[in-house]
Amino acid sequence: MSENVSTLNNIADVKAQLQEAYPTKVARKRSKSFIVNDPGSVPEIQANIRTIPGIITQRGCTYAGCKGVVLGPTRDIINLTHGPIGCGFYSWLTRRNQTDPGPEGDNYMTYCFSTDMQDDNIVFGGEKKLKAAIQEAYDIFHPKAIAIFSTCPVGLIGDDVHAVAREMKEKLGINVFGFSCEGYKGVSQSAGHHIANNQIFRHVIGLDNTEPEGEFKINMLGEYNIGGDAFVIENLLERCGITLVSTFSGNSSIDKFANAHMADLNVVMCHRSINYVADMLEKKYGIPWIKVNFIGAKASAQSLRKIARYFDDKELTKRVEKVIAEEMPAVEAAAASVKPHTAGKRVMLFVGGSRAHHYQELFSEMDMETIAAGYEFAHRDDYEGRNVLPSIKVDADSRNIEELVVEPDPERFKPRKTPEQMEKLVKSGFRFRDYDGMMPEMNKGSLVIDDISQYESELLIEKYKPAVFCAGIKEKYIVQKMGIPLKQLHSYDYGGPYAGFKGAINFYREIERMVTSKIWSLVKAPWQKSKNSSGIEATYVSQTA
Ligand code: CFM
Repeated sequence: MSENVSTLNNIADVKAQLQEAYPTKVARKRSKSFIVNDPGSVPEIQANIRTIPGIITQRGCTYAGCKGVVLGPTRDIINLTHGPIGCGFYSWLTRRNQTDPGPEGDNYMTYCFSTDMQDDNIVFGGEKKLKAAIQEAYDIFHPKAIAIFSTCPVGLIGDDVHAVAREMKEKLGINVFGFSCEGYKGVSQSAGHHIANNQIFRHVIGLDNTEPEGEFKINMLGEYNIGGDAFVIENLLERCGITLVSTFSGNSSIDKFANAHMADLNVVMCHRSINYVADMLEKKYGIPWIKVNFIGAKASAQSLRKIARYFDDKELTKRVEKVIAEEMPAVEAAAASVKPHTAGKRVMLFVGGSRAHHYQELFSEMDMETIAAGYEFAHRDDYEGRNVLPSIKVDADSRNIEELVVEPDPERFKPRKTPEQMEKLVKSGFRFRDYDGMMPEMNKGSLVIDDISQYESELLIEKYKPAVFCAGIKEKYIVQKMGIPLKQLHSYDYGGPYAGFKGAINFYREIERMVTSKIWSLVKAPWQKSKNSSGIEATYVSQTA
């Protein structure tokens, strides 16, 4: 690993400068979430705590994590927001999760369902309106399932979405279930993931015991088909002869969720959002889980090989190697063609709970260096590695989220491998239930910042002038007005897919285009154009008329 960044500038100074603008207490608190990385002896980072009010966070809310992230990509569940219209509207397809229902399949993702709560519902209660909305949705669409998502006011006024769900389930004879995922319920979207995982496990997984066809059956957990990523991965798995029983939840359907417990392996992409389901499927049904990553060509090849190693089948291994061999020449050619423009350039990534780590793979394949990165809402294990789990303090905010007690299913628990087979795999270096965090894999001296604030981002950009800054829509135009291109790693802007080998090529080309564009050096914000550049000048219309 290089030590480029530590010699760049005086990092300690930057940290001090970042802290200077804050009141003492805030500075002290923020400093624990701001780490100069040392992969050799990974330091402890403060994460998954409440955002300091007024700091301008990138974070979203618990409702967003539950409705938008985990359930949003499911096409044939009617996802009904119980709340004011804005909550439903702004969580509706902005993440660009795609789906393919086929010619006959249901797809409700193109509709935005909401109870559209009004003032009088807040005063007199919204349960009647919720029942009417469920009935209306049922009458129009006759779906297999309706999921109800609670927004902040629902929790404040005490509407019982679960009682309504039970009543309507009985009345309509379809699966109806609710989520207590009020926006304020946790410190970020992360709490919403956990709530979503619990309810999908409780109300859907395990409902269908049909044996899926295929020899090598897996579930993919934490892949949401943003910009078509899941399509690319599905294609790779199919060519290898691996059966995908269910994906949580990109390009998925409720019937597939119901059948997920029949798979023989869970591969986990975004562990932050869905490791709870992986753990519960293992406890209740005996399905082991492994971490994979299909972001980056090398990581994709490694992930396919890991799946093949688990099944330990010669023919499967051969097919996996054949697919990798078919894909890699184009990847290598594309990487070689972009490197003259990308090599040595610096990048900063501040996204969600796993992409700020996963996308470092793609940048390193272009010989670009990640000098600063951080998550919005990850936990310490996402930074430091899963081995720190036992030392993570459970605070009142985390305790607020239900922890399901799961026992082995008396009939359906079935070990997928003998203890000897498992031991052999582990002895040969195979890791179950494990992942490295972002920090052990980042360079010494790079900056790792949790829940970065707008002020901190701006200061970092001024100091280091990265070639690309990766974040989301809320940050995009502010950063671009500073003359730095911003790549959205949530929605991919209008691009993608970026997963697998084809996705890697797309990403290389996109980043090459961004770092070679001349436009950024010409960008001037309006206030920079004025002679007295101290602020924006304006004239009252009444004075000029
Ligand atoms: Fe997982 Fe995701 Fe992410 Fe995430 Fe998200 Fe997302 Fe994300 Mo936006 S599930 S943690 S809550 S990889 S929506 S598809 S891009 S913040 S880094």
